[in-house]
Amino acid sequence: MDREAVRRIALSLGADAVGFCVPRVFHEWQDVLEKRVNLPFEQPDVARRIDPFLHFSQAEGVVCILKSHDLFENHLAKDEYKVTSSSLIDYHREVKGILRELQKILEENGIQSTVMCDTEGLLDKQIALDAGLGFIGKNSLLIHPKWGSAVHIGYLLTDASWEPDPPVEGSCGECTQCIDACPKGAIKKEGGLRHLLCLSGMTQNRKAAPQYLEKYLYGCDICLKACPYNEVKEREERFIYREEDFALSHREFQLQYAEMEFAWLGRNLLHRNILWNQEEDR
Ligand code: B12
Ligand code: SF4
Ligand code: SF4
Repeated sequence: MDREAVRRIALSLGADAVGFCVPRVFHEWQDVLEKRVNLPFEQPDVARRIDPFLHFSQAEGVVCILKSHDLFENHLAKDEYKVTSSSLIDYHREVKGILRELQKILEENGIQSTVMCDTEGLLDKQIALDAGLGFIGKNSLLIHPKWGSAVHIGYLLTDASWEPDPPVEGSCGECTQCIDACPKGAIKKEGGLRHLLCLSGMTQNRKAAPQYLEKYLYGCDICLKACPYNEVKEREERFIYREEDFALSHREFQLQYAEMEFAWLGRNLLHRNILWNQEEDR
């Protein structure tokens, strides 16, 4: 199948950008990952984080997509809290939905593939880098020249090969806006994330020490909103998680918030995050 035809189809299915690359083992990250203190939800098997062939042994090519999302400025009163802009829908379903449609079309053309997005643990940003979809910013996120860093990454590992897209030349230059904006000092001066300090991780980590979460119940997008590559819209935001929801059973809670990404945390962890925020508010 022609590469440009695949790109057009993926865009028509809802992808915002599409790139191609050749799968390879990311040997350069093995040491870093072996020494890394993982967050509880990270893929613990280093081999599965660096080796695409453990996910699809016939892999000869990668079709990588980006799906952009809006970023919102929030206006909160006392006792109102927020979730990160992107988590009002589940991006895994959105990105995997597009990829599954594409997978069907490739299959009709004799090409087998497997769908990947986030949870498998292979280094998504490295795949997107190789597929010419952006460069890595100081806050450690992939920045696409048009869509900025408010994007999610997903891809198909295919048994067909594709001519790779050229790398994107780009850099943060002298900018330090995300470093200055981060309330936890989680972004290093020279760039790179101290992931154990990042608020986004705290909100999802059952073992984190109690602390103020800057009114976030789930995730954090302060460094994305500070980035000149991104556009930020206005939104009035209300307390997204209502007091009466604490009375829901775990199953009722999951059903009520099924469409939203933050639902995977469950009501107990969200409740903990509310309490940590409330302590600072009082
Ligand atoms: C664990 C994880 C987290 C952890 C740790 C993040 C981290 N940087 O490691 C926490 C919970 C903190 C987190 C937070 C967020 N995450 Co997260 N996370 C992941 C996950 C599952 C693994 C990341 C990983 O393997 N890190 C390991 C270390 C080695 O990697 P790293 O520090 O990120 O370094 C990479 C790059 O920075 C780059 N790099 C580092 N140094 C250098 C130097 C040079 C010269 C170059 C070229 C590259 C480079 O290469 C490294 C390997 O790819 C990925 C999904 C996946 N399967 O990849 C999503 C992912 C990275 N997260 C994502 C998102 C959206 C977020 C949040 C915005 C969510 C939110 N709103 O709360 C925040 C952003 C925080 C931030 N500033 O990074 C997206 C990023 C999209 C993008 N534009 O890049 C991903 C790719 C999920 C997806 N498929 O869309 N996340
Ligand atoms: S997501 Fe929040 S805490 Fe994490 S690096 Fe960005 S601004 Fe800092
Ligand atoms: S805010 Fe500036 S330094 Fe940070 S990622 Fe964006 S361009 Fe790079």
